[in-house]
Amino acid sequence: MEQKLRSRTSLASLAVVIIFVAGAISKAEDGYRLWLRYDPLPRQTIESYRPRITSIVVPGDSATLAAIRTELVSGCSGLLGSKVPVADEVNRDGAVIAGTPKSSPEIGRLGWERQLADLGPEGFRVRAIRLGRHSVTVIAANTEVGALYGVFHFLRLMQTLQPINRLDVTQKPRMQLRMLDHWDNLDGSIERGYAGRSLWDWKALPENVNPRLRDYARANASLGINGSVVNNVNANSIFLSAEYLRKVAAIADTFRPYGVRVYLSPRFSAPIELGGLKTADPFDQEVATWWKKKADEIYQAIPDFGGFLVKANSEGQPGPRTYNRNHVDGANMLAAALAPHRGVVIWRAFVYDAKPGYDRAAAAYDNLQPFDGQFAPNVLLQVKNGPIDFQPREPFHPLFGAMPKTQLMPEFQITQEYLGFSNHLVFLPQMWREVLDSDTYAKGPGSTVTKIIDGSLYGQRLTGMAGVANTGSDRNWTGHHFAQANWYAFGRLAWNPDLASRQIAGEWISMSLTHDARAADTITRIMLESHEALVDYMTPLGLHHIMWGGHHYGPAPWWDTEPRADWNPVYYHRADDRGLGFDRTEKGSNAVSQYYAQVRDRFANLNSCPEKFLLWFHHVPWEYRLLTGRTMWDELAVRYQRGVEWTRTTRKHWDALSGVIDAQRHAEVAKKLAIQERDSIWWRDACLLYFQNFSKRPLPKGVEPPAKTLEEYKAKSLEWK
Ligand code: GCV
Repeated sequence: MEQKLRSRTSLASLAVVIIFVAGAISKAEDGYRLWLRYDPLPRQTIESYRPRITSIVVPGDSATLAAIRTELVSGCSGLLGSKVPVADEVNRDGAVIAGTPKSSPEIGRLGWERQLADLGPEGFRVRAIRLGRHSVTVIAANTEVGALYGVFHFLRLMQTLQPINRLDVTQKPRMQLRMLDHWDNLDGSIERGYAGRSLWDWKALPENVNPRLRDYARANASLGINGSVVNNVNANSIFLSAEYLRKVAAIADTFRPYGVRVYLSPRFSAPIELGGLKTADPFDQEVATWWKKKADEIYQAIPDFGGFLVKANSEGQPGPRTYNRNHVDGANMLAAALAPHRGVVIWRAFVYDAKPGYDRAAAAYDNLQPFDGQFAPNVLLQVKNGPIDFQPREPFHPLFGAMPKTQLMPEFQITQEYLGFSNHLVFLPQMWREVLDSDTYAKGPGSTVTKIIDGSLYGQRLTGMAGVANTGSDRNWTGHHFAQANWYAFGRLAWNPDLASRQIAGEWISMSLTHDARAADTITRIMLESHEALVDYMTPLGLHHIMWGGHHYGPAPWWDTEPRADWNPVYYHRADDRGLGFDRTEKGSNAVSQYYAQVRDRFANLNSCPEKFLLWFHHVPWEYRLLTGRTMWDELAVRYQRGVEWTRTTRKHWDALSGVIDAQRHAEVAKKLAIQERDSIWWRDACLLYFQNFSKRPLPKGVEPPAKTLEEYKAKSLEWK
C-alpha cells in the first residue's frame, strides 16, 4: 500500500514537473516580456535562493510602492517557481524588505541615513543583514523610485544567477538625464522607426491609455531610464496645444510611478502657429511671454514635466537664426521660460548649413563651438556620437571636449536607421563603447568622452545621455528580438557608462534568452562580433553615408541626385581614378583640425590614422598598402567578403541553437538572419562593382564574383519588408 502511495505521489509530482516544464517551454515566446521574463530559474539556483526569499515586505500605498510590491512578488515568485507571500513586517528569515526610511518603519530604524545620503535621489543600497532574530535582505533608497531601481537590480542578480546571500551593493547613476528620444509623429508614424507604429495612440488619449504604456515605463525603470521625449524633433506645434497637453499629461501620469518624466519637442515657430503672433523671434517680448505662459500651462498639467528637446535651424526646422538671432538666443529664451519650474532645454547640435564647398563633418563644431560658456545653466547641448549622422562607424564628435563651459550630452541612435533597420542583428554597445572610450586629449591623455559627459573632467553640473528609441507597436517592441538588447544596453550604459559590452550582452542573454552556458557563449560571441561584421559588409575602412537616398536601407554609392550635395553618397566617398575617401586633412577640408593636437595628428597622418577611419580622413590611392600588406582596393574587397562570410557562419551557429532557444523566437531570428545574409551580399556586390569602375582592378582571390550586374543593383533598391 505504502509502496503504491509513494509511486502514485512520485507519478503525480512527475506530472507536475512535466506540466511545469512543458508550460515553460510551450508558452508563446513572442518577445513581449523583454528582459523581464520571470520564468523559473534552474533548480539548483532556486534551491540556493529559496531560503533567502520567503516573504516580501513593502509597506505603504503610493503608486511606486505598489509597483515595487507587484514587481517583487511576480519576479520572485516567477523565478522561484512558487508564490512568495507579502507580509506586513519581518517575521521570519528570508524576508525581502524594500522602500525608504519613511515608507518602511523597519528601514527607518536601521540608521542608514548617512550611507543613503551619499546615494542621492536615485541611488540604492541592497544588503543582506540580520534584523533582530532574522536574516533579511534590505533594498533601501532615499526615494521610492530609487528603491524601485534597487528592486530591479536585485531581480537582475537573480535572473543572471548571481549569489544573493551576502549582498552588499550600493549604486547610483552616473548620468542624471537618461533619456529615450522618440521620433514619433502626430499621425502615429515614426521617423526612422522599424518596429510598427507609435506606442502613443493620440486619438484614444487621454481617456484611453493603452496598458502597454505601463509596461514601457516599467521596462525603462528596470534600466534606470528616467526620461522620454514623446514626439519627433521634426516637431509639430499641435503637441503644445491645450488639447494635446491633456493627452501628454495622461502619458505622464502612467509613467510617473516608474520615475519616467515626459519631455516634448517644441516647434520653434509655435508662437506663430499656436499663439497667432507675427513672429517667433526670441528677442520679441511677446514671444518670450508666450513661451513663459506656455511653460506655466504645461507644468499645471504635468508638474514633473522634464523640459524641451529642440531641433532648430536644421534640415528645414525653424529656429532663432530664422530671425537673425543665434542658437544661444533661442536656447536661453526657452530656458528662461522653463527655469522657474526646474525644467531643462536640450538643444541639439545637429546643425549643418548648406554652404557650397563645405564639409558637413565640420559643420556642428563650426556652428556651436563659438558659443561655449554662453548657454543658461538649465541648457544642455545634445551632440550626436559622430560628426555626420549615426553611421555604422564614425570617429567621436569633435565637440566632445571642445566646450568645457557647456553641458554636453551624447545622442546615440538605438533605432538602426543606417544599420539595416530591424532586419540586421547588430549589438550597438560595441560601437557606443568605441566613442565613450575615445580619448579627446582635451585635458591631456585620459580625457575620454565618458569623462566629459559624466561631468568628471570639466565639473559639468547637469549630465545626461540620450538614445533615439527603437520601440514601436510590434508585439516584440523592437522588430528584431536582438534589437531589444540595444534598448537594454543603452539604459545600462546611461546608468553606468563604464560597463563592458560583454557584461551587458551576458546579462541580456541570461535575462531574455537562455541560461544554457554553451548557447550563451555562442550568442555572446555573435553579439560582440556583429558590429564589426556589419561595418565590414556596409562601410569598411571609414566609408560612410553610401546608403540609398531617403530611406537609407541598402547601398547606393552612385547616388548623386539629391538637391543638397551632402545628402549624396558621392559627396562622402569621392571615388576617382586615383583612389577613394574624403580628404579631411589640411590639404582637404581640414575638419581634422577640430580635434585636439594629439588626436588631430594621429588622424591627419596617413601612416598613423587607424585603418578603421582611413577613408573618413584621407583620399587614399587604390594601390596604397595597408597593415595586412594588401592594397587598399584588395583590403576593401576582402573586408566586404569577410562581412558576408560572418552572416553565413552566424546563420549556421544560430541554426545549431534550435531546441535550446524557444521555437518562436528561434525561427523569427533565423528569418531575419537570412535577410541579413542576402543584404550583406547585395552590399558587397553593389559597392565593389561600383568602386571597381574607378579602381579598374580585379577582385582579389577569395572574393566571390557578384551575383548581379551593377545596372541591376542601381535599378531597384534593396527591399526591407
Ligand atoms: C529626425 C537624420 C535623419 C532624420 C533625422 C535627423 C535628426 O538626418 O535621417 O530623419 O530627423 O537625422 O537627427 O534630426
